[in-house]
Amino acid sequence: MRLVTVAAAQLGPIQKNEPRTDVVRRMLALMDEAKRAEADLIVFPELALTTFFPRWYMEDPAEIDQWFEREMPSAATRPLFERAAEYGMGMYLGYAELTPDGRHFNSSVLADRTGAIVGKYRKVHLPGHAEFDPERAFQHLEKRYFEPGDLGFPVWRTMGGIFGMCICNDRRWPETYRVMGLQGVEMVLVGYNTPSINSQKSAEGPEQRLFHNRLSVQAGAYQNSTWVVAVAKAGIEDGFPMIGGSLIVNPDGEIMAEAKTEGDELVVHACDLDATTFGKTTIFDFARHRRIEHYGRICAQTGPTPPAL
Ligand code: CDT
Repeated sequence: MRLVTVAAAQLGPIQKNEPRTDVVRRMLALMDEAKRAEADLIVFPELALTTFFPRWYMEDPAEIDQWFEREMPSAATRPLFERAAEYGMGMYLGYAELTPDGRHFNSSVLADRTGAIVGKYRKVHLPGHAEFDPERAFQHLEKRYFEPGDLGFPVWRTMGGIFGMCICNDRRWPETYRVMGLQGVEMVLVGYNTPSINSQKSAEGPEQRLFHNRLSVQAGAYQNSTWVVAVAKAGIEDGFPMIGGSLIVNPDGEIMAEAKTEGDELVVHACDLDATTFGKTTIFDFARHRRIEHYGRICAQTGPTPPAL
């Protein structure tokens, strides 16, 4: 057995005027609880340090950049890394990244048990739109504020296993998991901010959104024989509701633990990374069963090309 006890640290809402120092205090409280639960790794959500600001339309670059981190760790976030090191606990942290040359990404970092950053991921599948859309019930302006990630889907050998990262909308795309699956990933970490209602289809509410969340994560786990730990920022933020439903899924695609609230909540499970071996050597033994001669379209085109009428 290679046990990694994971704490999915769901965060409740972060209001627009809540300073990062207050949020970090909440996160440190979850780390303390994770330590009491003997966690080896804590996973925070996407854009964990602020409100989900892409719901707001902004034009002023200075106003936009206030939501971004210019360094990681920074003075505000260093206590998280210090506490991780003190507790010997790895950490996934989602945040908005502003690079020294002025590029904007929706990013996450993975720190090992010494608090050292061992990996960085930049969100590839940016949902939403770039311009104000009056047709929507509310805005989702990720394509305005972020560039698509330029780092691909790497994995990292650390903490006794092979870990990968992705962010929110990435979890809905089978390519995300498969690219990591092809590198032998044993645990995928994903943070999310998912509105409870589809801004373009009001009939699609929280039950269906939670269903799609589970469906995507469970399928990704099963089809690649990997653990997946998916962690929400949840509840009513700036008047806009977001789903909770943080969950830990095993390599058979089964939910092992799931959040019950839409607030700050820790969901803990002891995950055996050796449980990934059976699927990886039988039904999803990629080397034996994949037929890449038929998959060319996946990398050759984006939109569909149906046959002519
Ligand atoms: N943050 C994020 O990626 N949210 C998306 C919402 C999609 S609707 C524009 C998600 O996939 O949950």
